[in-house]
Amino acid sequence: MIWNPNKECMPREQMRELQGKRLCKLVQYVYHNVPFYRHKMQEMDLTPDDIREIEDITKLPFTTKQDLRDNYPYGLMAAPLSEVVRVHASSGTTGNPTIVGYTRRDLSIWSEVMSRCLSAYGVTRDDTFSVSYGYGLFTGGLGAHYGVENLGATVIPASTGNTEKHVRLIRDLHITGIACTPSYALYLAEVVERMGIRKEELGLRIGAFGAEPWTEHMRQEIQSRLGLKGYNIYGLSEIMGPGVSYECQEQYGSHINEDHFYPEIIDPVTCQNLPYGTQGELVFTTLTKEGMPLLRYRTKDLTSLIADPCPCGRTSVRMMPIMGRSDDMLIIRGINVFPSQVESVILGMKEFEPQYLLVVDRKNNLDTLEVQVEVRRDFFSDDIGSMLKLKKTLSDRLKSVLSISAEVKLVEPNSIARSQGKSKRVIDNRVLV
Ligand code: ADP
Ligand code: K
Ligand code: ZN
Repeated sequence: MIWNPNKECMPREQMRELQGKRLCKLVQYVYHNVPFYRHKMQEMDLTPDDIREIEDITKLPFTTKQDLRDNYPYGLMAAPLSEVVRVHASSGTTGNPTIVGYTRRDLSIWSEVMSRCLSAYGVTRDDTFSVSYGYGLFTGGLGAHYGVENLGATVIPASTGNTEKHVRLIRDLHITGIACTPSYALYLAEVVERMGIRKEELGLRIGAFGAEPWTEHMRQEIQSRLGLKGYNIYGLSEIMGPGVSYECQEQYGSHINEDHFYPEIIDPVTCQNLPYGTQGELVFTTLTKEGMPLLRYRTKDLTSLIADPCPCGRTSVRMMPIMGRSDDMLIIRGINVFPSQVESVILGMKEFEPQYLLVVDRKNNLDTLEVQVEVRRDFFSDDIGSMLKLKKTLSDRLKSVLSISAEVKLVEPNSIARSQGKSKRVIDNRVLV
């Protein structure tokens, strides 16, 4: 179950020491190979010799997505292109894609950390595992693919699309595990149901779900419809791709592969470090990357860290579920609203499908929020009275969770567009006015 006990269960003191050693090496490396970092450090009057232990990390400059864009495409690459063997790009959920490059050693570390994740979920060499993240520039497909192979399980590179064929493969090839976005898992469940196949006919037992935020309610929904156990996997292309952190059997936070990715939490406004347990912006330093190492990369993901020992035996710091990205957060009439809050309310009610859309607008100088949600077939009716009552219940619950009122629009089952990759749950029309 524990792929690399040596690293995953390393005593804290020893881990800090290892991280310190790797950080010193990294700073020397980027100082000499990336002009961007050399200049930043010179501006701050820093030399590599000022970094002696892991605690010194707070002296170093941050890196932002904007820095990556300004240095597009290869400006932050530390290794010469002759050493780079693969390039990926982030999916560009929030703007232009950013380019990342990997050396052969980077790829082998990526497979290693992915294997740690899969082992924690209970995947073994006897499993047949379908990778249904998109293959291509997106890191999800290939990242998970090589992790499965490295572990020794059988990989089925299904990718996304052609879901009916995929369902038949799951049944016929006795596929036991699947890696995909939570949105795709739901879509898959719908297709299975539509094809009249019972979940028991499929032998799925493990799901590795990530690449987008998802709630505990969403987990329950997917688990009961597909008959598997769903585990969180987190990652981002700038740092590596999937495999930066993973849930263990305890499912209380995700263990960070800390010997490779050093985590910090900062206040997104003051950039000051925050203590364990406090929510803020997650920041990562790649301790071992050769291709495109990053110092203190600001992920914009909001979460908190816990350092308590985990009953599973792993000693690594855990990150709590991402509550959203700082740029996902909607400010509606001055109130902060996260799509995940709406999701929790909707999935907490049996009358609704886990399919919703937030439409934000500005009318007469006032922000408006409309929440569209699909009513389940068994609850959908022509009786206006009962539909109005359902609408009222939902808007009351949303109001108490969000502290602002939202216009609820009930829609028929299957009317909101499904996603096979990362889902788009918000339409903000205000940016156009
Ligand atoms: P993009 O930023 O273009 O979406 P990536 O494909 O690299 O590029 O996506 C990384 C981002 O996806 C993370 O920063 C995070 O916001 C989100 N993400 C990935 N895994 C998870 C997860 N398990 N839970 C929540 N969010 C996740
Ligand atoms: K090359
Ligand atoms: Zn654990």
